[in-house]
Amino acid sequence: MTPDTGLFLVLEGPEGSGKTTQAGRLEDWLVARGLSVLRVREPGGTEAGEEIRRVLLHSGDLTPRAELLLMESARAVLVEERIRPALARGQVVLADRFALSSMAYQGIGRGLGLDEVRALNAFATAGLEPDLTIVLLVPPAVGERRRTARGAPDRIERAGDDFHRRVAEAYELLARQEPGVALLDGRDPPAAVHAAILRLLHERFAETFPPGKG
Ligand code: Z5A
Repeated sequence: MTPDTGLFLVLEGPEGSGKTTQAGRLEDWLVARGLSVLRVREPGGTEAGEEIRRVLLHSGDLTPRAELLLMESARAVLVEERIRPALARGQVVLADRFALSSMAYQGIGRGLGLDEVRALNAFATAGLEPDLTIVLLVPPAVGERRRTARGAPDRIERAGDDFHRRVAEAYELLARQEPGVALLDGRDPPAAVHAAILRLLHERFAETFPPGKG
């Protein structure tokens, strides 16, 4: 990380895996170290992206291809309007989901294929890739229990047990095969998951986050 390149970190995982909880803790930790943080979520994070999110999560039926193209549209706006400018200012960008979600949910979950999704991800992001993607893995039953405690399911959450099982398996596979992706156990208590995320940052970005300095 240099002042004019920033650092791009992504939290990923199935529903209820604790991404939002960990994004909050990590943002606080980064800010306490004097870093400037842009926190975003996908789909969303821009005016157009939040409109697209509403269609994706709350409209009636969508075909898998239409779902993927809407995810990619929201991503394209987010990258161009917010993420690239923030990285150019030297900020840490902390994203709750990014391109790996499309690979897990649309590529494998919906069966559209990883090569197709990879190509569309590259087009939507104009080749921007995270410095590190951290996958928090929980079994579907744990994710669903945590999600149910929060209220009525949205369109994608209602997609069925087989779909969510495929998504969880996809994350495990992708975390092992994709470069720049690390896998953590999201079943651990929040403080333990946070500590594991910090260990990863110390390991991968020792210059920016020297070990032994909190
Ligand atoms: N989607 C897609 O299909 N393709 C794409 O390309 C993209 C997205 C970008 C976005 O929904 C949906 O879009 C998502 C994938 C799809 N659909 N699904 N399913 P979202 O962003 O609104 O929802 P989500 O990403 O699935 O997040 P979530 O359900 O809100 O979960 P989370 O952020 O991972 O977890 P959380 O909010 O931090 O925690 C959930 C609850 O568990 C909460 O009560 C916490 O207090 C509790 N929690 C958190 N961590 C722990 C631990 N460690 N132990 C115990 N309890 C915990």
